[in-house]
Amino acid sequence: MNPRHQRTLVTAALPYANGPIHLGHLAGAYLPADIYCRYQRLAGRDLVFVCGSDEHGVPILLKARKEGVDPQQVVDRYHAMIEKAFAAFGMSFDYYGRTTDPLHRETSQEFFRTLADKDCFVLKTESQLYDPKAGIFLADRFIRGTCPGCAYEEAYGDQCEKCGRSLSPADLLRPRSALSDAVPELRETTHWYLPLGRFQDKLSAWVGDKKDWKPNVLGQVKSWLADGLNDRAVTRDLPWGVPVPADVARKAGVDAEGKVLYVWFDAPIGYISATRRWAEAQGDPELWKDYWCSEDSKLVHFIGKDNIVFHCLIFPAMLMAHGGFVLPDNVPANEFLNLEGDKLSTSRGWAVWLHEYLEDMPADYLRYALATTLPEGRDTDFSWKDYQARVNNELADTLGNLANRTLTFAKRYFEGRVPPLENPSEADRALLAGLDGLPERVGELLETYKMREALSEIMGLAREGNRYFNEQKPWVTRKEDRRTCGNTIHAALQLVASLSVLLDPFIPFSCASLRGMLGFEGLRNSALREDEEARIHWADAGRPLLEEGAVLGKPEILFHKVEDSYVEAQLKKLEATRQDSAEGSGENAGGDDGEEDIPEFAPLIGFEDFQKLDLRVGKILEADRVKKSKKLIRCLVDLGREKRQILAGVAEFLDPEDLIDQQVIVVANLAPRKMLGLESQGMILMAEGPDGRLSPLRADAAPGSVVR
Ligand code: B3M
Ligand code: ZN
Repeated sequence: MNPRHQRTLVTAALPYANGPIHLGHLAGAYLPADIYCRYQRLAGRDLVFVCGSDEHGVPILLKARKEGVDPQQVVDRYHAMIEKAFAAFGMSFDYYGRTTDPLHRETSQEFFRTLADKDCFVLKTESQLYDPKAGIFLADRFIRGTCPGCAYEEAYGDQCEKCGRSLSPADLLRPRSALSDAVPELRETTHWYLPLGRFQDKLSAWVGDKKDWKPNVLGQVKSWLADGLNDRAVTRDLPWGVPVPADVARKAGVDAEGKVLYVWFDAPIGYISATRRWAEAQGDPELWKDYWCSEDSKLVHFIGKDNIVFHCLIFPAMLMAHGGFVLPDNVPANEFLNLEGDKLSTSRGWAVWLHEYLEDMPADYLRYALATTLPEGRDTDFSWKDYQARVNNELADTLGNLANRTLTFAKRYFEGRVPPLENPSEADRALLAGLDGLPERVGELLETYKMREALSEIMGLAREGNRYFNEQKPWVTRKEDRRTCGNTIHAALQLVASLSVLLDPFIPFSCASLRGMLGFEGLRNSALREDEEARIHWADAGRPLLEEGAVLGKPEILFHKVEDSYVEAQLKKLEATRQDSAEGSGENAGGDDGEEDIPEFAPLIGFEDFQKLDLRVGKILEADRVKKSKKLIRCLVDLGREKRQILAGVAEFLDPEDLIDQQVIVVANLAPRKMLGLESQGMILMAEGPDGRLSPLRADAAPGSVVR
């Protein structure tokens, strides 16, 4: 830790309050942030950890419309759900806020006002399509109409999916709103833009100094900088969000009516407003400034990789423009976590939801399994089989076993007390010497955001403990040489006690129970700041923590094995969503960030891999909805040589009539799969738009033609 830093402020990305938390969120930002904060508190650092719900943005508005409720009801529901699941998972936030909090509104308006007063914005007036029925301006993809090129009636405002022509909304014949079917009107509208180009040099210089940032983060940031930064609109015409302050609008000669701050303008300010709320709760409303406005404070943002540009360039530019704030010291963004080999997708239901997981299983099992596979440098995969193996082999058989056999032995043969260490052997000394320097080594890894490596270093010690126990054979020495036996148990107990400190940031619930079994008290609480009475700190784990003769608690099983039946049930559950939901429920539709929504390219494959696919042109002869399924349409497809039944998960976006007579591209050699009792004998290739909508790829060639 840089001695310049007296205080640390840690933030974790504010989750959108329009859906529950899943494993991808946890692995991306929340778990690493919590591990980091718990470690820092154990080490005695002055740290504040804030987060909160991001309650604005178009997707929330659309979800509310779809449900016919007020957006506030949507965010109230998910905010409560997310907050509860986070608490049960052990997230040790000092404050968990929300962006519909009036203090947040005030804070963001004040921020906006300051930037306006300092002339940091430019105003631009443009004509945009407006939906008079829904009362909102429409993003291009919410406009549909007839393509001027091919007369396709379902073309989007940015592209015709039939002929591929790229369009602008004004090109469409008979345009209509995808939200209400109303005919959109062209209206002039004025917005505030942050001219990021003005900050280009300052940002480049600042990022250039960041030698300790992760390569995946620096890579993205530098490529944005190399492309040159453009003006970014920071206001929107929407009925949901933080209103543009009326006084600012008046000064600018703009009608503020219906204008709000862009969600990505107010959301990061949510970190500031949450810290203000925390300060109020401490009885010192100005205290937040010690963390935000003082050069000796270290600001760290934990996020997933899709949020890098906002945290590494745009928010820092906002902070620079405002003045008086510290800039992030580091933004240790993680890559993505896949699930069972596939990209996580909330719209496709390909996810494991935290609140559901916690109904059956302890938080620590998941914290542990995820911590071993955090996507720190590249995308990683979570699988239930791996989860089971981690819990059974590492938590139960290694850590749990060491703790249990040691404690049971002490209870049975040493009256439940810590036996003395008398004339320790070479092996006893070597084991205890293994603790020496370990807190510093692990601390250094955690300090530099290498959580996985830190965990594996600590678990190495637990494995060492078991090896030692086996070699020392206390069950033999117990009868022949009580002193030696006592030494073995003493050393093993000390090791377990140190493990209960070092593993605390990762599996806090289990470590607390373990300390109960050890009768070990006086450790700082990793979830609370300023736990001054507690004497024992992180660094103390490097020396024996238990007193000779101290009374031990009652040994209990720390970890239960995960049964095969549980793993099978989880896999089945996932498979069921894969079948039924094949495609988007559209719940995240309409994300308002255009380019950020385009997925990255997959790793390169060889030509041989490509050749394995047998792609053919097929003609859809029949199409009808599958009963009891919201998503599936059954198609009968002519592939020239034969006709196939193929199920397509597009019922939410397309009507069967949209498909009949269409010539499409089919994967003809995909092994048949059953969905809802029907066999699907191939797959129709679809393009997935940024809003999760699917549309078939059309091909103008005879059925059976080979596509290459
Ligand atoms: N809610 C985006 C996300 O969940 C956004 C993060 C805001 S952090 C200020 O990916
Ligand atoms: Zn067209």
